[in-house]
Amino acid sequence: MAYAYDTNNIFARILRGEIPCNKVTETTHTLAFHDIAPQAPVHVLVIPKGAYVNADHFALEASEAEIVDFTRTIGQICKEMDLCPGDSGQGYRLIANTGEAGVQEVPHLHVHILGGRVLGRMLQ
Ligand code: IU
Repeated sequence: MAYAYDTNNIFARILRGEIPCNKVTETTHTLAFHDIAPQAPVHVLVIPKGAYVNADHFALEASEAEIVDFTRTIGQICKEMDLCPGDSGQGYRLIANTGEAGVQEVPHLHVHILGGRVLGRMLQ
């Protein structure tokens, strides 16, 4: 199946520098920034710089370098924000809303990192 990517979605525009973001970190293949409407004390969005619609698109078609960079960046942010339970952190939640059923608003893969408080049970 071919993935149709909308080059004018808001995160594509952020990546092109047309719209500002509150940047957390940037690597070769990944950008992370604070969510504009935070749902928790820590609410960071991590996006690949490549044109990937969603998690399955990225997992199936991104290069290994992109996948490693993206995954490590998530880990590093969790570490730097002291969210890791193996350290002194309380833990966190990763979410990648996907498609209509997943209620994905922006059609460019983004992983939400949520933390900084005890999050409600969420399996709806
Ligand atoms: P979703 O997983 O696609 O439902 O989440 C989109 C998120 O993008 C949501 O949490 C918004 O608050 C966030 N966001 C943003 O950070 N900056 C923006 O300019 C826009 C949405 I539009």
